[in-house]
Amino acid sequence: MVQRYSAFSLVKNALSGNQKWQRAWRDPEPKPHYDAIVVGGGGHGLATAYYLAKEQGLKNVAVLEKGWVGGGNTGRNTTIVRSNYLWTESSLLYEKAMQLWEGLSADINYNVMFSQRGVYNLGHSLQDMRDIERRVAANRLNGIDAQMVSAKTLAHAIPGLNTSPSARYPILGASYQPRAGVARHDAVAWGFARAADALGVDIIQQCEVTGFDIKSGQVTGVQTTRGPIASNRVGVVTAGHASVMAEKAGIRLPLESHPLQAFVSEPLKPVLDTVVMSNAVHGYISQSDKGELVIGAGIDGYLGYGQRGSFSTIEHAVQAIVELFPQFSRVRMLRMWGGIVDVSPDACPIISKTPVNGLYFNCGWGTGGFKATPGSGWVFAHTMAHDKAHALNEAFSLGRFESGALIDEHGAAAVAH
Ligand code: FAD
Ligand code: PYC
Repeated sequence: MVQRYSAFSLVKNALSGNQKWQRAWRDPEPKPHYDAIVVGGGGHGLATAYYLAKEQGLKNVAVLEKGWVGGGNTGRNTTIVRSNYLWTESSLLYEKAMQLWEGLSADINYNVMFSQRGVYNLGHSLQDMRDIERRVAANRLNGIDAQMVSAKTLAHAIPGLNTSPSARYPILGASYQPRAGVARHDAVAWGFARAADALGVDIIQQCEVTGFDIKSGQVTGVQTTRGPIASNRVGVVTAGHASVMAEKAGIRLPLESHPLQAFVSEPLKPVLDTVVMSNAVHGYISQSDKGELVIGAGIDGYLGYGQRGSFSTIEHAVQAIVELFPQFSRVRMLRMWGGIVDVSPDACPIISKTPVNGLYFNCGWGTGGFKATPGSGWVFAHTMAHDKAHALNEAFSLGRFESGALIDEHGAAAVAH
């Protein structure tokens, strides 16, 4: 049952120290058996469980999370949502996600603060502009709202942006997606968790999956820090630890795990009402609703599982932002953090069946999976329920690494890998 609060009950709860505040979702003990288990309580895992229950009619479902809901990359990303990818396979997948974003707050009855404030991808050289034009043309053929924008239009639309022709990397133009924007990442995790729980999904935190039970090529359950749990349908959605999990099932995934960092400034009055990304100088920036400038860069070049990165990457990102917005040079930075991203050879996800019957993996989103959260959950729920890819994720199976049918999205990923 979804709880609604009036202004009066909000005040009453606050004055009583929130003693009677209802939990947003239950805290159940694991059952011995589920019809489907989702490993990983990030946005993608929670969305998968929600759509399994809502669209695929599976109600006896558990999400097993080793830490807390949204404590992985879901709560660490810079929240950019867009669907302007180059190839038809990926743009249709991300566009499905975009359409779900547009109705998400109403669908899950939770305000995910999806703000369609537009995203600009800047071009600083003739080659950048050719690549951008090609991507905009491809997007338009797929019905995506991409546009070319001149430097003059940028100067008008983003007053603080340094569009001087004498800049070290002069801005020649940009692509623009008006329907793109940002969302509140924690709210996405909490909203999906609450909505899935309301449909009967058990969300079990502090429950690490340590191994898989496999008999005659069929998954029969998982081993966890809270005991064994049986199921012949298991979906693994563990982002930075996907290859670690796959190894436990005897599967080798073509993924590398890297740190990816971000940081925020002290809060400022509203100064930037859109999202600006630049591949050439390696930085991107938006302003959160709290007023902080949200800034990030490319991945740290080395492999690792530490949720922190090196100072040189931060320094590089600061240089990039000051190059684009010289007036931010005097803004003080508040805090920085890192996540672990699982990068595939073609900068595209793996949403796939595996050689083990009933065991599915959804991973490899690298630096760009937040934007896909609802779409990823939607197609993965279909794949798990039907033991067959949906048309939208067929091209993203493990088979592409054998057939060679890669979908190279390094350019559109827009964050240097
Ligand atoms: P996660 O949220 O990481 O969830 C995986 C969960 O699995 C974790 O909670 C983890 O604790 C759990 N887990 C792991 N192992 C186990 C186990 N053995 N048992 C149980 N649970 C386990 N994407 C964008 O689209 N736009 C952006 O602006 C953007 N910015 C980013 C900025 C940074 C700094 C980072 C790090 C990433 C960014 N991304 C962005 C990428 C995006 O965050 C990820 O692709 C996306 O959040 C992945 O979601 P997820 O639910 O798969 O992963
Ligand atoms: O995929 O748009 C993106 C992105 C921005 C920052 C990190 N990833």
